[in-house]
Amino acid sequence: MRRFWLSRAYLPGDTAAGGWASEVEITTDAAGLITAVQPGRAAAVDAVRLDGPVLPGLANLHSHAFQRAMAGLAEIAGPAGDDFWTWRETMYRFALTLSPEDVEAIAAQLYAEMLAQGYTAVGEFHYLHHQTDGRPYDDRAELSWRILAAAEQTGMALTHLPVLYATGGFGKPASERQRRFLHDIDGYAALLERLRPRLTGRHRLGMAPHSLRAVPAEMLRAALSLDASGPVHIHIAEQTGEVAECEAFTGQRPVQWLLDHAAVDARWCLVHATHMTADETARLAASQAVAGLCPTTEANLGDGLFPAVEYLRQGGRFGIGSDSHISINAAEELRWLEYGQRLFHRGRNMLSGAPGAATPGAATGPKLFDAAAAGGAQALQQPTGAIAVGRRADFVLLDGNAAQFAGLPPERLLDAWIFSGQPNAVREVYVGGERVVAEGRHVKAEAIAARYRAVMRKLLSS
Ligand code: NGQ
Ligand code: ZN
Repeated sequence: MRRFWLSRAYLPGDTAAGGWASEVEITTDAAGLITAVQPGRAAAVDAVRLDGPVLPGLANLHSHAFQRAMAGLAEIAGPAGDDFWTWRETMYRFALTLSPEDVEAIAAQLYAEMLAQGYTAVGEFHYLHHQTDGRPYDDRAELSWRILAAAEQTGMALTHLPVLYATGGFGKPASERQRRFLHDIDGYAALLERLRPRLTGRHRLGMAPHSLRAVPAEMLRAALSLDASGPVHIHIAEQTGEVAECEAFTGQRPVQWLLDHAAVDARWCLVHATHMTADETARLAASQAVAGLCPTTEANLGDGLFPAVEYLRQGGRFGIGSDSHISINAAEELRWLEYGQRLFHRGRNMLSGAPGAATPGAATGPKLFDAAAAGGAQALQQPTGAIAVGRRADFVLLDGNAAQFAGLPPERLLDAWIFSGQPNAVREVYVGGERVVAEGRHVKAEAIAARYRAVMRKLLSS
């Protein structure tokens, strides 16, 4: 058993000061799970002290780790105009250059950065499986082990989502440059079975049919029969071109097709779901699935805007992800989720929680944070996102002395963190009660960054 003492902690439920409780004693078990939460206690001598505002860790529900190494390298205008599909060609070329060691070094750097921003669990949507010539590695799980190694080195909680990828578009064969991604159903089943025994402790195994354009209907059905309870993640309706192709091929829009052909429920995460009709929005909200929103990547790739006001009004669940890692900053994802809606609807406090827009007096920041924390934990099946009995001791200590929080009453703190955040106010981060970030940096940041720099020098010089 271990004991922690938090001078101020954000606890679930409607307590007096906007969810903020003082002098909170927390005990944990050997697995790092919380066994008791008791506000109003003096600090015991053996307690680990966290002085300052403490948030629960957030799940980052959508990551393609290797893309961290190309973030910022695709911002140069091409010869014929740029969009998602031209970015994807650049990304495919980049994916063909990476060795297993590169993948591990990049993922470790990424996870160290995520932890330093208060993300304590990641959903790794992993589709880089094979050698550069497309043949499986001798161990077909080689690149998954590299991701797991990065999670182990950094202390990140991993929900590993091996991706099933088979076609290059609706009814189209896969292309040569997608060769590292591809599986038939037997190869995919074998990969899951190989991984399952080692994704234990703070790690989870799920599955990820890449998208309706990459997985034909019969194959999707077969994949879903491989596991009845783990997380299922899929990219959906991110681009209007994808919606048009889906309609031409199936007669239905992607979200509509999926809701009609799969038992979409609380184990599902529909990543992006950007382009939905009012009917699709209502049905997705009612399904209890999580919409996996990645606002900075969706902006960077020019996807469009998710109908968040309508979706949340109907009780829809969401979480956030950093996807292509153009930004690794939870506050920024939440800020841009709200700002997209403000720009579109020409209003303010659009997601604070009630019909039309705001409940009088309701704060936008806590609403966004609570929803993303709950949705992310659900989508990854990770016990993070709340400081409560049964959850993991995933704590994010903010710098209570940061100028951005000066003089604020506790109930304004999350608004200030999300909307007025200057460079990272996160000071310390704990996963399962283990401190992985101190003084704003991952405890192994130096060694991890040195290895990452060497990989980048090699990649960018070849
Ligand atoms: C991905 N990116 O999986 O990285 C995709 C593009 C593809 C986004 N959906 C890859 N944002 O479509 O093959
Ligand atoms: Zn993605």
